[in-house]
This record gives sequence, C-alpha cells and structure tokens, in this order.
Amino acid sequence: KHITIMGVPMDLGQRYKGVDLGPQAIRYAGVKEGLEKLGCAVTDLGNIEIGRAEQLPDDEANARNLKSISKASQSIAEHTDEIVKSNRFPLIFGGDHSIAIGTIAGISKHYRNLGVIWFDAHADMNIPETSPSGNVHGMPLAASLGHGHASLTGVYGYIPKLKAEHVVLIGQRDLDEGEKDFIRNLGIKIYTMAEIDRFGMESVMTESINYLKERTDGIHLSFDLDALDPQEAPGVGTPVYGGIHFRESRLAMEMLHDADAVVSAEVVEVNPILDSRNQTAEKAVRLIETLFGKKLL
Ligand code: DIR
Ligand code: MN
Ligand code: MN
Ligand code: MN
Repeated sequence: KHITIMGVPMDLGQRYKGVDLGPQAIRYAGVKEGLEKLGCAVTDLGNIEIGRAEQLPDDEANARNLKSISKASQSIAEHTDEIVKSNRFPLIFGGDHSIAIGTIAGISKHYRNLGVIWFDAHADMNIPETSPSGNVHGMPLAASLGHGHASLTGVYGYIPKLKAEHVVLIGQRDLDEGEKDFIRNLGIKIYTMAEIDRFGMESVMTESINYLKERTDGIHLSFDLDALDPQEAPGVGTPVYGGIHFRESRLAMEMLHDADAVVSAEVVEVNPILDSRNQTAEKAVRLIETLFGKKLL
C-alpha cells in the first residue's frame, strides 16, 4: 500500500495548547517505521502550514477563530486532494478535529458517495446556534453534512460533502441537546457506548461495515482519540470517562482492515502536553498499524 502522511498542526478549533504538537507525537511513536515493517511504501509530507489566529469579529457567530479555520480548511482540502490525485492513501495527523472539514472536502470530490466512520466521545455535529462552547472542533461533521456557518459548509466550493445516510458514529457518550435532535432528525446511524456495551464491538463493527459497504464507494475513517477511555488515552483536550477500551478499538481496526474498504484516514486530538509518556500517540500508532494489516500472529 502506498501511503502519504500529512501533519496538520491545527489548534484553533478548541481551547487547549498542545494539540498542534499531535503530528510530531505520532511520528515519535514510530508510525512510519511501523507501517514500513508491514510492507507499506510511506511518504511523509511533513506538516502543512496553519495560519495564526486572527483577531476578527467572529464572536457573534459563536464559532471561535471561524475565519482562520475556514482559510486553513481550504488549504487542508487542497493538500488532501493532491494526495488522492497521486493515487496514494491519505493518512492525516491532527491537530484538533476541525481539520476534518478540510480533509473530507478534499477527499469527497473523488467519490460519488463517500462514507465516513467517526470514532469519537462526541458527535461533532454542532452548529454555531447549538454549540455550548463556540469551539469549531465540535462542528466538523455537521459542516460536512452541509449544516452550520457558510464559511465552514462552503469550504472547497461544494455543499454538502457527505450524505447523512453515509455516516456512522461510534463511541459517543457526551452529546449536546442540539446534536441529539440533529442525529434523530437526520436519521444518522449511531452506536453510542450503550450499544457497544450491550452488543459488543464485534457486532457493532459488522453492522457498520455492512451498512457502509452497501451504500458508499469508499470509507473515510475519522478517529478522535477521545473515543478511547481516558484511562488509556489521557492525552486529549476533552476526555469523557466510560469510553472504548484499546482492545475494542484494535478489534475495530482489524475488522476495517479485513473489510478492505477504507480509502483515507485521520487521527486527531492527540495532545502530548496533556499526555503521560506519549501513550496516547503510541496507542494511535498501534491502531494505525492494525488498520494497515498488522496481526497479532
Ligand atoms: C462539545 C464538545 N460537544 C462542543 N465537543 C468535542 O464543544 O461542541 N469534540 N470535544 O471533540
Ligand atoms: Mn504546502
Ligand atoms: Mn471529535
Ligand atoms: Mn471528541
């Protein structure tokens, strides 16, 4: 497999310093070496440039750093688009989850029906009107579906990037009221922690994979490390207890590998400043290796 790594040191979508160091933390955990050991050909583009936060009157939009993020998203989309055009697998390291606005914009134009599987403690389906925080990292999935501020939905010149019936959410345990309404109204497929506990990760993944394979022509994996339980992945800005165990997430990645349908992936919200001994990035790398075929035996 030919993989192109791109780091996106974005921290404008949330309030904690350090998530811009996520790409380096993941590199230090040995991702390139691990993938090469599996026989992958890996090119690392390094980090792309993310502009500084600009003082703009975007507060009234309840979306902090809106204009800076919108500008960065355009550039993220262009770079991601280039990777897809070069026929390589885009493997993108955040940065906070607001980068998904740009990555999905760059990828989805290459697919008639791009599917997305979104691992996260949250749904990231707020719009400025429903967001309790004003943080854009809580909005990228809504924006990709065409909902929210025009500076986010309109990135890369087309709306929407995704259809609601082509999205599967996994691992949620902290949903805002507006997000719950939105998920119900759009009929989004979601497996919260309650479903994972009741039915187990294996049946959740079997259903998710079958669902997406039936209706999409490629799956983008968007993996927020706060999907994992904070006891196992403490290096994230918005930890929520009661999360996915590393073992369950590794099983999920094994099943995605075996399904052979993932066409691009991003790993986001790793914050080494909030971590201990880089264990969150280490686990992210173990999961990436599994996604690309590493087996225990
Ligand atoms: C919350 C938290 N729903 C918000 N979202 C986070 O600010 O919109 N997403 N942390 O990763
Ligand atoms: Mn560049
Ligand atoms: Mn997220
Ligand atoms: Mn999250």
